[in-house]
Amino acid sequence: MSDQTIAFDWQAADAAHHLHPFSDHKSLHEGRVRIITGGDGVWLTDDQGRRVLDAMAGLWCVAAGYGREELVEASAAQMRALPFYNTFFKTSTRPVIALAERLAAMAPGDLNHAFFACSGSEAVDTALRMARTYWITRGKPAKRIVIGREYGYHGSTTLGAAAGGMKDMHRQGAALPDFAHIMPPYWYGRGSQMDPAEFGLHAARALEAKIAELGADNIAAFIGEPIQGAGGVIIPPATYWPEIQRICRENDILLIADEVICGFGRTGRMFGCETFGIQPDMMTLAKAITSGYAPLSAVMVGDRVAEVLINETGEFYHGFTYSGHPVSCAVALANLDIIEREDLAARAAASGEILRERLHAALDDLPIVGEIRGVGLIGAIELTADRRTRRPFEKTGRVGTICRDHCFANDLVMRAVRDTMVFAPPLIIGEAEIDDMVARARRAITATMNEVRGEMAV
Ligand code: PXG
Repeated sequence: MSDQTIAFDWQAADAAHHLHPFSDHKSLHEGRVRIITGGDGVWLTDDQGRRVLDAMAGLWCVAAGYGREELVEASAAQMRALPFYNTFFKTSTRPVIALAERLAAMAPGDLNHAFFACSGSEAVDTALRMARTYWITRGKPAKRIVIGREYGYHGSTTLGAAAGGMKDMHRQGAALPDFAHIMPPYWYGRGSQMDPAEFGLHAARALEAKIAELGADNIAAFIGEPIQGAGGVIIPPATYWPEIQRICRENDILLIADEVICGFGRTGRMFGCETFGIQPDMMTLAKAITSGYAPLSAVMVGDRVAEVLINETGEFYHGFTYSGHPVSCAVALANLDIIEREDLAARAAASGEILRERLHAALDDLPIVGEIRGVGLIGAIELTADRRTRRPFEKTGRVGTICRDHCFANDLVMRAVRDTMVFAPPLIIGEAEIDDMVARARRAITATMNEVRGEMAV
């Protein structure tokens, strides 16, 4: 980097010209923006020369870790051979064909058909358009409503935001007709008088009640993340998903598993729906499909829906310039080689056990810690003002933000959702790095507790 580049005021230029996603720009630029310049394994480097432990795998995506030369090579080789060609007008490229075939083999059951896009949001949009098109083709155009869940996150395009349950997004132009929401299977926050198995059934039966209210003849699909990630790592009891599946089948409603975060090993199995024992009609994939090295997403479509779309719909008027981008597909293939060769799903299962054991050992004595939960390498630490009654802090999100800032100060990236700290480190995280992560988390949470002690039960 030239001296001239170093002298450049990156902070001022960022403030002047860069509109960040999901950010309050005024408050963002009151402080410094952390500028990340490099990555290796689970570690990031910033422009101040600090090494930061990335317990969020970028944004839930860098499963194989930073600095994987094979992915760089795969991308460069494909760019040299053919940087781009489309898949619209009776054309295809080899990387996209190879990836479609490979995903069909990996995906559970009869999810044998792949439609490609670039982001999770586009995959969700695609799945919802497909679901409605399926019912239109079958002569049931009234089946339009999509049911999602409170705290669900299905991306930021308008359909995805409407399907998700984030009220702040709905208020900014993303509340659409023909979308409905049910309660999340959030045992710690919503079900603590029931035992988890009973609560799982209770939360699933909210779907049955919603169907009774709206009429199965008007409902196209139910969409849910196996584990709700951006909503605070809400892990449903084991009874929940099989009951949701039963209700969808009995009412002839398509079941869409949004595996954008759970897919490719995060939950300790290749896909979250395997962890929870369900077989969806469609599955959306993104993020870890390339470990974040290139933008790519896919919708996996089961035979029942695909056969109608293929044989009866005629043209499906939907697609993106970069659907099946050859460079992204080549990176995905190399990344899946890594995930399979290094058995990252099994590794996530084993490392997750170690991580939770160490978190309990390090944090159980801190009264601010209400619950530690996780499956594979996705998890959460719920902060509470009163561990006994599970009373949350007043002004939701303030204590979470304080804790996130203490994590930052300890060179640890964890995200705060409301007052819950969430984590999803790269699946290659080693045992010593787990210990390091836990030690940093303890320092950050202890500092948070000391700061808000006055608000806590004695
Ligand atoms: N579905 C799920 C389940 C997601 O988690 C999307 C769809 C949308 O993917 P794209 O690639 O369009 O962003 C996501 C994305 C957060 C955070 O802060 C989570 C996501 C994206 C950005 C931030 O937790 N998840």
